[in-house]
Amino acid sequence: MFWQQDLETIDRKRLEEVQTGRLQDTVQRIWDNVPFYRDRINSAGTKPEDIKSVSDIKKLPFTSREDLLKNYPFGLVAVPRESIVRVHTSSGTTGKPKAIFFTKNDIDRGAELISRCLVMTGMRKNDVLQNMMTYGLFTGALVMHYGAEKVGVLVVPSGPGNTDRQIALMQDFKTTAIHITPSYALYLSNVFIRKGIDPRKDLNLKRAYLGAEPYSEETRKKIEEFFGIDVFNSYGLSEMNGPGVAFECQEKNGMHLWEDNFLLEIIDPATGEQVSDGERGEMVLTSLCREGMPIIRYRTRDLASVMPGKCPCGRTHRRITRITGRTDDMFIVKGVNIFPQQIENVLMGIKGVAQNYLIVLESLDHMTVQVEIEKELFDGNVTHLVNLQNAITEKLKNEILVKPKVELHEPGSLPASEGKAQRVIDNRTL
Ligand code: DLL
Repeated sequence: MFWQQDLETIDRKRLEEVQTGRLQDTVQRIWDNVPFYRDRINSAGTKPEDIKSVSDIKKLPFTSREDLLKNYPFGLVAVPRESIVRVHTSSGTTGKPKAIFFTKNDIDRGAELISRCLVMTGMRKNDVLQNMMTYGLFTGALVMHYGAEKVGVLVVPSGPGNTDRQIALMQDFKTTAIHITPSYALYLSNVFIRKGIDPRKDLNLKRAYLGAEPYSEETRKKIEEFFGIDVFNSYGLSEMNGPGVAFECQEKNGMHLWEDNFLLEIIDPATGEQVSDGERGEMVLTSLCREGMPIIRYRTRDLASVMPGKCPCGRTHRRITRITGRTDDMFIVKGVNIFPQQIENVLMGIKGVAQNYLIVLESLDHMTVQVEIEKELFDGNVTHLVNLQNAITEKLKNEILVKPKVELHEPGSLPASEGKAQRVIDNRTL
């Protein structure tokens, strides 16, 4: 079932016409109303009338995270102050927050996109969504909340934390879906194990929407198996509304990026040149419909690729792969570039490894990977523990080419997070 079938299955040629019109309109509006953009576009030797098709996007300058910070708080706002009805900020896992402003129409459009996503995954009016993302400046909870209400779903605005209450709410209201970060979902499963709750028998859950931070396919499988549900990947960023930018359909094979609202480019982060479909690079997004604070060619720093081919679900909006890292979460040990995601991929594929892990950077040459392993293994034979530790070390070394120190920890002993997880602790003094 579709929420907006005509738009979701739009013919690609027609989509391009829509995108062109919206891009032209966006560029004209920021040219007229945002001095920062007028100067930038002018310095690139471009005028609004030079944008004749989507491929002319290349004539426009990039917008970086630093540009948003420099223009904090109101510098990129493109409408009179009275038209702004809401502000969100990025959650600031990578530094100072960025402020994003919404008009009433922006909020409505953001909600429509979420409605598309939810209906696409099978949500209907009689579903109950427990929204365990943080309510507040973070877009995660509120944007989802408005979209779910539009569908007619009963929303339980629980926010994260207070696990006992979460469980009671799930039981009392017969929650069928949860919106949650992967790290909190993993934490929750530990608590369920401790309390002897079997979500397959004791709850009514059917699906979960996981996003706001990277996680691996193995983590998805773990959560699906433990809860007995379908997990759908959800991608978004505050700069482009928050959640609802790209979302998996029931094929669970890549996320449809809503291209009538966002123009997608994947570039080589070093050269800025676009790469072809199937090739991994940095996602660059242009908002096509936003009134309050349009952003063009935003360097997301998120690494992904476009999945070639048509999706059997019938939607024509292209799919992106799971985010496989960021251009800025990479760290270097012994001169080798390493992404935390590579470590998670290895760990979650090893039998006996439990939910949580932490990477500690000790020096330029040394790192420790702290891994929680299943409780029974601690109660068993020491030789098994040593073998597991050696196997983890070996597999990590094969993947990242550097031999880390591996420490095994009991489940629930490493710091857990209700919001976005902090996976890397940097203790290096350079
Ligand atoms: O995290 C919006 C969101 C909320 C998305 C809830 C999905 C669900 P920000 O706080 O601005 O917004 O952080 C955006 O989080 O650039 C990615 O690096 C990362 N991210 C978001 N979703 C995913 C995902 C929200 N599914 C930044 N996989 C983005 C990997 C993700 N990374």
